[in-house]
Amino acid sequence: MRRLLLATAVALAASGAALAHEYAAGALRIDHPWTRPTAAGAPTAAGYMEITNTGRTADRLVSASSAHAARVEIHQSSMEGGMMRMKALPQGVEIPAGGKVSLAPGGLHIMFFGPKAAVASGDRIPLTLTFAKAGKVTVQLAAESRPPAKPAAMPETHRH
Ligand SMILES: [Cu+2]
Repeated sequence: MRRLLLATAVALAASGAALAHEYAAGALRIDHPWTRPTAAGAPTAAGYMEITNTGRTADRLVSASSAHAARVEIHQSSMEGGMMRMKALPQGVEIPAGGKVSLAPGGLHIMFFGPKAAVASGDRIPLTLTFAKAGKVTVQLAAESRPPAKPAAMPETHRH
């Protein structure tokens, strides 16, 4: 498993979205998918959202794709020995029955490699999520300039 190192502090989730938007796929609800504005030529970008399973059986986010990027992966960031590390989750993420999974800065996220264009605040980026049971759903990530939780923290539009 590939491990990626971030020599920066973790950016904790900034809550309080200005404009909520949500999507449904079967028993799943996807709340407020968002990303940060990125400059042209940025090597990576990240996507965040909350996924709620209102059903009685677990589902799994197995993959994601987007016309906006050359490659999209499901990633997990965590602090290890004071360093932020990221790894790809090839098995995806389970969405437990009756549960909620947050993709947020410093934790689970959707990773875009090779974004094909600059993204400005207010733009919408398409992302197709594939779930084991609920199937495919295309959501629009809202580009928002959310400040990191700590002034020195770097957002997950990180370099690898
Ligand atoms: Cu990542």
